[in-house]
Amino acid sequence: ADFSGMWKMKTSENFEELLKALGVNVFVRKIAVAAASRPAIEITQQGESLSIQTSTSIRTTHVSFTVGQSFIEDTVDGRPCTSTPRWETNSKISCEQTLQKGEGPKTAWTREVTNDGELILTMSAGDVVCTRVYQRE
Ligand code: R13
Repeated sequence: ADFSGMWKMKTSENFEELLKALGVNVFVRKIAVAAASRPAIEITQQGESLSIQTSTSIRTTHVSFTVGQSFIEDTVDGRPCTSTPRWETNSKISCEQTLQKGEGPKTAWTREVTNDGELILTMSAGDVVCTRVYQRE
């Protein structure tokens, strides 16, 4: 599947609950939730290699990885982790994260392009799953 494009968010569920499960305090959480409500996502893909830039007014992250190869990124609460992306189907990448140091709930994400051309991101921490749906701009 082709993940390339500029994406804007249509819906988001459980983002605040996700940050809560990661232990982010309520003050910082409210700021993060407000900023994360209007993200701009830019993805470029060449074969198995993806580059994903997620921009908000207060925090912009950029990751580049090749599916099948571990890489280092930050969890959504900003902790360095090793991530292992793999194809779950030919249109869905599933990635487990392992913290580089310290303890915390198990985290992971998935990204999937659906038949109707939407991008679905899930981010999980323990039992809590946040689901965000994007459409191409
Ligand atoms: C601020 C500092 C505190 C921590 C934090 C975490 C997340 C975010 C902001 C902050 C934001 C995340 C946005 C994620 C998106 C994901 C996506 C707790 C480190 C800067 C407050 C804004 C947009 O849609 O892929």
